Amino acid sequence: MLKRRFIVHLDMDAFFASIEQRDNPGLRGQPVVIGADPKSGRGRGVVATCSYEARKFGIHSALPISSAYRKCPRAVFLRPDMEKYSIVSDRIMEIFYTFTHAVEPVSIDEAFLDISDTYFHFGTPLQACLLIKSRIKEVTGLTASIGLAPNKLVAKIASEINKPDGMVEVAPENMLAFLRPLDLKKIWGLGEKSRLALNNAGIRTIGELADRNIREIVTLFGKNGAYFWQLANGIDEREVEPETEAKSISNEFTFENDTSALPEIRAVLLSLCEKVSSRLRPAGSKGRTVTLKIRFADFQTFTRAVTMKEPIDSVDIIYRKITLLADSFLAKGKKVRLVGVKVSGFIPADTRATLFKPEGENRSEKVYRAIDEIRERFGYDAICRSSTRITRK
Ligand code: TTP
Ligand code: MG
Repeated sequence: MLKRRFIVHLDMDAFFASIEQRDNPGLRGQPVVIGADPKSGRGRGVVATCSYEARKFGIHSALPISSAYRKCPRAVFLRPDMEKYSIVSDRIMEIFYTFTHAVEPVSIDEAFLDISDTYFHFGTPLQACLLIKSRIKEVTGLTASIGLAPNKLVAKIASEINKPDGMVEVAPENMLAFLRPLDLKKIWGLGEKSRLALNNAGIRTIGELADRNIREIVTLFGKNGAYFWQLANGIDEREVEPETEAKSISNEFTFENDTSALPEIRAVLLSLCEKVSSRLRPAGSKGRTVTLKIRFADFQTFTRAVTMKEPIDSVDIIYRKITLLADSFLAKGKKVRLVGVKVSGFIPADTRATLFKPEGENRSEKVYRAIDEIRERFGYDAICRSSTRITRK
C-alpha cells in the first residue's frame, strides 16, 4: 500500500506589512502599504504588499503605487526594509527545520514541508501544524496560514483559502470535492494561455477538467495536458524538495541589550556557528567562505569574510574562523547590537568526501551526525554545548 503523505504549505500573512505593524503598534488596524514612494500620487514603482486593512480598498501586490495612493490616500506608505524581513524569514525557516528536514522554501515567506514522518514527535499532522503556527507566533509575533493535504497542489490551495491566520486540512477522501468547484486559476503553474484555451473548450473549473477524457486534453495540449488533467484529478506526486543548493546559510542574533561583554558575545557566536553548521550538514553542503557580520550600538555595520582552500561544515572550524574575524572588532570594547555568521561557496558534501577525504568520516563528523539525529528526533534545543547555554529569546 502506498504510504499516506502529509504535505504542508505555509505562507505568512501580509508578510512585510505585518512585520511593520508588529514593530509599530500605531500601524495596527491601519491600511499600510509597503512599496515605492507614492509622492502624493505622482510616484513611480509598485506595491510590494499591503496590510489586510489596505486590501479592502482594492490595493494589492504589483499595483502601481500611484493607483494605490488614489485608492487610499490616508494609508501609511512605507519603503521596504529587506534586511529586517529577511531576518524574520530566517527565523521562520529555522522553526521549520525543528519539525522536519523536508523543507522546501518557495519564497521569503513561504515553504512546503513534508510532515509524513513526524507523528512520533509532534502528534497528528494537524497538531503538528498548529504547533508550527503557535511557534511562529511565539518567536516572531506574526501569523501564518497553513494548508495540510495529501499533495503539494492541494496544500497550496488550502493555505490560501482561509487567510489570514488560516488552518485548512484537506483529507484524501475530501480532496476531489474540495478541488472540483475551484477555478482553473487555482492550478499553480497552469499559464494564462493554457487556461484561456481550456476556457475556449468550455472548461472553467477544476472539476470540468477532471471530467473530460484525458485523451481529449492531450490532443488539445500535448504532454502538459496530461499533467494538468492529473492535477485536476488530485494526482500530484511531486515531492517536497529540500533545499540543497542554497547559496549560503546564515544566522543572526540581536542582543536584548547592546553589550561589550566578551563571554556573552562569544557564546552567541558559538551558538550561531552551531546553528549554521547544523543546517549545512543535513543539506549535505560544505562551504569555503565564512563571513562575520557585526553591528555596533550606533548601527555601524561591518562584514568580514575568509575563504579557505577546502570546504567545511564543522562547527569547530567555523567558530575558529569567526573568532579570528571578530577579535579585532571586539578588542575595541564597543557595544555590540547584532552579530551574524554565514557560510557560503558551497560544493556538495559527497563530492568533497571523494575529492579530499576518501577514507570517510572522521570522529568529529560521526559526533555531528549523532547530534543531528538527536535533534531530528527531539528538536534543536535537545542538545547543545554547555558554553552556548545562555538565555535567548
Ligand atoms: P506573498 O506571500 O505573496 O504576500 P503577503 O505575505 O504580503 O500576503 P498574503 O497574506 O496574501 O500571503 O508575498 C510575500 C512577500 O513578498 C510580501 O509581503 C511582499 C513580497 N512581494 C513583493 O515584494 N512583490 C510581489 O509582487 C509579491 C507578490 C510579494
Ligand atoms: Mg504571504
